[in-house]
Amino acid sequence: MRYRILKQEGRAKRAELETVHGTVQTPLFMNVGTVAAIKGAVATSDLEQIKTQVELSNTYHLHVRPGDKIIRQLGGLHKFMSWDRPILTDSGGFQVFSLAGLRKIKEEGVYFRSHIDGRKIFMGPEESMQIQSNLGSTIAMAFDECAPSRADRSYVQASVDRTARWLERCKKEMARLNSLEDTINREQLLFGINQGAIYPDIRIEHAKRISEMELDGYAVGGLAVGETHEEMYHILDQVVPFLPKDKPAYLMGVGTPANILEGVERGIDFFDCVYPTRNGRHGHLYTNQGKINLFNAKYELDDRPIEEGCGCPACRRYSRAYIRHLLKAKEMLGMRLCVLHNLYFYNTMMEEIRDALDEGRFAEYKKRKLTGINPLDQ
Ligand code: PRF
Ligand code: ZN
Repeated sequence: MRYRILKQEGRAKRAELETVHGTVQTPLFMNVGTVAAIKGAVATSDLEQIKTQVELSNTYHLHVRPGDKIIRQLGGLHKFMSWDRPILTDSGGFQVFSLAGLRKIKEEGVYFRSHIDGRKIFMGPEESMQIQSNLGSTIAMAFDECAPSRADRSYVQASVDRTARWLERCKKEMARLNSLEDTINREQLLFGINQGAIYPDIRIEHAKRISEMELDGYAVGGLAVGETHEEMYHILDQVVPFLPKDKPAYLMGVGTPANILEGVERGIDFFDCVYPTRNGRHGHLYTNQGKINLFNAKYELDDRPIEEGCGCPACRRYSRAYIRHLLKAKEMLGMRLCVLHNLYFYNTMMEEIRDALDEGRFAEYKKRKLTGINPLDQ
């Protein structure tokens, strides 16, 4: 792996990351395909057109169905979904806490029930690494606990200490798996995850501890889980300076266009979020004049594209009126076109951010972009 900072403006970084699946340019937005599919009938063959660099999938979901061992037998996730560029897999930690039924957290890991068929499953750091190794993703995430943002201090401290011990076990297991000859991706990268809810001192102590572990990258987890945007920005101000600057930084599950601009300003390289896909499926579309809802009657006779000048597959060919009709008729094509537009909007914003950083005008770009978008728009 090689991570190179190409340019800096304040704390904002413009960088590139070389992986076995090719080089990516940061800051970037990962397109979420939880079950190895981007919701809204978007195929991997569409991704080039919408400027996707990294696809994100989930350990927990793919373990439950179809099973990571099946994917391994089929040659790994890249071959399975026919995508040869980078894939990041989330560790399952967060999904177990947000989705699975009854769960018990122990030192060894988490016992829970599948949200698909209710069967009992155990996942700890070793299991998460084994599953991600079977998937053969480019970047594996450490197994962590994402404590609720309002959890009390003593709970958060105990949880963060356990997450730190889990990280040691993840690192050891990843090294073992990468040393095996029949491992699908023997150069799989491991990113650690900073936790600590909204307690800056707990976060900073944890950041210092994991920074010494020489991981391939560092994520800030446990944010965008109910705290205010201001609290999130404050935590980033405090914590990012304690993460190694010469490694990529990833802000997990974030966020709105405004959140991303604020994250970039604070030194974040990687983002991911379900907003563009989820909103697209509901006919909510991002434009440079704010979000529009295509179900609104005023678009019935609107023969303009979603956004004038947009180069996405929807805007190059179809009108608001037509896409609105498809949505109302519950035709899959309606959702698909909306999701393609929204992902293109996000990926294009990231491209504009990189261009602005290259040319030393990010601050100005951010200010201008924020005047067009409502910062409260999700
Ligand atoms: N941990 C993991 N995945 C995540 C999060 C986390 O804290 C978040 C929090 N926003 C999103 N995805 N493993
Ligand atoms: Zn478009």
